[in-house]
Amino acid sequence: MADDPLVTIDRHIIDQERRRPEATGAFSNILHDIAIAAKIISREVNRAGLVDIVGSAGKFNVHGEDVRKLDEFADEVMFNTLDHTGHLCVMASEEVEDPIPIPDEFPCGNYVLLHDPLDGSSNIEANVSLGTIFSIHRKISKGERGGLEDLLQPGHKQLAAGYVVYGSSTMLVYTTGAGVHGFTLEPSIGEFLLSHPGMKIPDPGKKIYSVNEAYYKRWSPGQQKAVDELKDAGFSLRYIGSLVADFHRTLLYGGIFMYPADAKSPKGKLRLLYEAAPLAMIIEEAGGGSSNGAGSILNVEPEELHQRTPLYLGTRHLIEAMEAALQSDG
Ligand code: AHM
Ligand code: MG
Repeated sequence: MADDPLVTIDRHIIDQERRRPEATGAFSNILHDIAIAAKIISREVNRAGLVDIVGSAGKFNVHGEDVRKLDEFADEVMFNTLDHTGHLCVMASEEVEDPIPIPDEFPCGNYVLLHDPLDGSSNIEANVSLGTIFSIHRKISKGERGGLEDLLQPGHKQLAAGYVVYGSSTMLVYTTGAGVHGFTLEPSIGEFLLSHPGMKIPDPGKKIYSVNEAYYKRWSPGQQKAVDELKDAGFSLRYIGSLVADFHRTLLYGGIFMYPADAKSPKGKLRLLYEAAPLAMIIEEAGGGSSNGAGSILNVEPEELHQRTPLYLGTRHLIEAMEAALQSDG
């Protein structure tokens, strides 16, 4: 027997659960189910290049009849994998306008799931990495079934957060507040295997900034100056335009990812609950920083489900320097 046994994601989740005597297993089951959904989405993302061959550009053929977009498919996979388990009381998806109730025929549980089922899907035809992002909260409302109140919780209340990156390999990275752990999908056995235990963002890390610099003229003077200074300090620019891919690189190499507010989008573009908060929990747990320009993303009190936020994620001292630069905007 090998000295270092392979650690599957299920084994890892169970090991983490054993450290919490109060755990009921429900929470572990949710993570397990998300991993299953991720495998299904991964399989279809990998096949997306075949879309043109079957002659339905921009669309995805699921069962030979039903033609749907891949992001809608991913949304359905998340819902169908998690709606009936009795562990969730409500869900929300970047793809869906309103809170998603658990169907009446199924029991409700104590947890809440928010997700962006397939972020960056506008890049799919270019074979660029896409991602799924998820966030889990505890139910706080009094009624039997969950609702908006359960969904509008600040990031620091998250019990778990994670993402899946569908890249040259598929990786799932998650945290329950006990370190950040990354798993790589081994397709031949269909298992996520622990490949990146205890992830930490390198500090100082590589000198990389990541932002859509085409919007430079719309930025505030403080934002412009901060980026000018990064260039003067010898930073390189890397921007894929697919959040999970840009975030994953930032977590592994260090540097700073930015999606600032600008004159056209004064609240930024990215969503607080589906994108910013879960990635903020991960980066802070990995020793880095998150900000909306004024303070940690994890302290932002959400007011609406699809709320947008300016977003900065990365090596802590770069986030602090960015906040200082933005102060000068008043
Ligand atoms: P989407 O929800 O339409 O896929 O948009 C989200 C994507 C992110 O993946 C990425 O960080 C950002 O939009 C890129 O935006 P831009 O093209 O303005 O740089
Ligand atoms: Mg998105």
